[in-house]
Amino acid sequence: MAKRSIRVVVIGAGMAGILAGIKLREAGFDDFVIYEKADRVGGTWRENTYPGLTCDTPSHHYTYTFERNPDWSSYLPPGPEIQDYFEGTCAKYGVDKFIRFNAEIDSAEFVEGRWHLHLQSGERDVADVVIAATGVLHHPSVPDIKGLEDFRGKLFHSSRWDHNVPLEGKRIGVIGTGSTGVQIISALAGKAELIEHYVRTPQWIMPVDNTPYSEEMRKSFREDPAALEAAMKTEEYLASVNSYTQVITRENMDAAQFWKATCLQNLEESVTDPVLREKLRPDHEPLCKRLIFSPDYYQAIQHPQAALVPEQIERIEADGIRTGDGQLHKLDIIVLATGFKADQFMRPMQITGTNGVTLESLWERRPKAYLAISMPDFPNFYMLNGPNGPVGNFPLIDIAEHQWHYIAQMLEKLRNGDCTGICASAEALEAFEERRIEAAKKTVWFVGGCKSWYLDAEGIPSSWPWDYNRFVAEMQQPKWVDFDMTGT
Ligand code: N01
Repeated sequence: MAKRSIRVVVIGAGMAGILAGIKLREAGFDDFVIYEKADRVGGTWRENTYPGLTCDTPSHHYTYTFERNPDWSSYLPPGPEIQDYFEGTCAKYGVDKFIRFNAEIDSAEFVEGRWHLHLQSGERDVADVVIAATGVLHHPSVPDIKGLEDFRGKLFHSSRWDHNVPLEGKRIGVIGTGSTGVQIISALAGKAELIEHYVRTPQWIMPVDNTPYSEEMRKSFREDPAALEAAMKTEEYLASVNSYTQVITRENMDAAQFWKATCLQNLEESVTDPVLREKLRPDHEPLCKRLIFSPDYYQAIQHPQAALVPEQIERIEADGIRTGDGQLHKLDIIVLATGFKADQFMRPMQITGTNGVTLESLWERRPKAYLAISMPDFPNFYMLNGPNGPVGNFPLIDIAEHQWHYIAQMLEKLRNGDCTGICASAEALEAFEERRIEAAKKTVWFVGGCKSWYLDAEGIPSSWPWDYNRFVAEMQQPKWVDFDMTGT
């Protein structure tokens, strides 16, 4: 039977949007466009260019399963290498010609069975299906610190690094102790006159061996893909992934001992000054916040041109940062490594589905979607890495591939003419939310009482609250009874 011709719009040409492009082509969809607001692909890897940028998951796991990269320079390669990987993969799979750059979408409305999209340029497009691949962490979170605007030096967010500002001979303050702040300190200690790390909450630091891969190793990975897969999935790696998940879901709190003991040993053995060691000692359970993996943070913070500032920030003044003990720390540059607003997703796009339902009304309390993918009243609108989707520390690239496998089955139904509209039913979403929130309240992120970007405005963890295997199983096939289908 002849297949229906379906027009698909993908929003965003980052890791997930490129994946959508590759998979659409592979499945024979040729009427699609990827709208990208910037002038290059890459998403996170295009926007973040701070010194020390790297992935915080192992590089070989941070690739598409169908496009491994035997040539990563190390376990945690520098950000520009990852950007090159995405640009190269995009070109190799012929996706670039489907991308419209500098094309930001303002709104999308479902009218008479199709999505009508308005671009900032004034242009319009009409599509049968919209795939939002807009990313999770891309709206900078600017802290509510008094006097931010009074600073006379240079101040910028880590994801808006100003490369015109020279660092040599400067006094730099970095606020924030997430992966980003830790990576920046590691990169800049000794490269500036002074780098101060403002640490409100000390983090557990998991040591990681980032020795560069030798040419010999890379050659063996190139010549033998099975050797690469085997190197990725060593028993040790699989066991640690399993144990990590068990701690998050609190199925086996004995497993927490491994993480605590390893991080504790890292702290005790790496930091020689007992006073500094105590200042760096976290008071929460490991994994209660996203765990930081770093090969060299403790070495960096002990550099003679680096300093830890554990005192709370009172305010920012013209010349620097005033801490709670009354001291003014004179600075030339302040970097806000203060994370992202993790509840934005496609926003500020205005999205209106059937019956006049808007995204803002559906998400009034919190962002939600059935299995992170589909929403009632938004037929044929699907998300990659949508709300409550991230699974533990698992790379989002793997999560997106599984989600695509699921979405592709809906696209097939539409293309086969089985129906013209598919979205999760309101009942299915509410039942899913109930189960999800109940499980989320049992995770270490909730029970541990930590503050982190994993929590929504009401303090409910907004990540996948079950284990990875359950996620993979759920992504195998849609349960069609959970969906409203129109035009059958
Ligand atoms: O942000 P974060 P991030 N005064 O939200 C502090 C991913 N990532 O950009 O803990 C003082 O983790 C805040 O303090 P506290 C990765 O998934 C990926 O580092 O709330 N401090 C915290 O220390 C990661 O988890 C890669 O007490 C203030 C920090 O800012 C996620 O991005 C690389 C403050 C924010 O930490 C986010 O990491 C790096 C204030 N007023 C990161 N307000 C790649 O793979 C906030 N803080 C590319």
